[in-house]
Amino acid sequence: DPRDALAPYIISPSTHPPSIILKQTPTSVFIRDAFPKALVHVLLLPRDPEKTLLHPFEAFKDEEFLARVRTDAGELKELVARELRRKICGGGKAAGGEGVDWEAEVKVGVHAGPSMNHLHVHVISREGFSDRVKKRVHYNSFNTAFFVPLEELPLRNDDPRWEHHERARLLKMDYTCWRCGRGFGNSFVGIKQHVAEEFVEWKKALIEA
Ligand code: GMP
Repeated sequence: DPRDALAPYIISPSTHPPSIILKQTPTSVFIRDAFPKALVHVLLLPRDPEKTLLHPFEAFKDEEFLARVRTDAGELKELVARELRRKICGGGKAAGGEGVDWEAEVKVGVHAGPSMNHLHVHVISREGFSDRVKKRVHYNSFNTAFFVPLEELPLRNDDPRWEHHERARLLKMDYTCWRCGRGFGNSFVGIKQHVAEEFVEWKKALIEA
């Protein structure tokens, strides 16, 4: 099952190259997403065998587990923020970007309806600029309430996102710019073009800050 493709990273992280495995802790494996939907896009895979095959909403009902994952996610978020800064400001001594809250540019959360069977948390820069964003779900799964920040968990019992039809509705929504809120209706070409323009503006604002 192609939906099981994240399993090997959890079972035998050491057999994968360091270009993919960023780090292993006793509780998590940090990997690069193979189809990054933004400038920096990594996944946190919790290793707990009792949780790995649960839906994230079920897994994160356990507040002790959630607290452990949050701790690891905090570490990974720092790593991603540093990489983002390097990508935008460069690496050298006079690289710049010290006036920027880089972690504020990074989102941490799960999909309301994950496409892979093994529990994973997305840690992703928020500009969403990537040639891997090729269809509606790629954009809407990160830029609507289909993306559930770790802070919003555990999900309340009355949250509509427990329902499949609500998840489907979120993925089918009209496009809205993550940065300026402008609507693009049903036009994928329109939102892609606009996200590319916002990418330039976003970068400029970060470099000048
Ligand atoms: O939500 C599942 C995420 O897993 C998506 O962002 C996919 O791009 C990513 N993904 C799917 N298959 C693989 C894989 O084999 N390796 C890695 N590293 N990521 C994957």
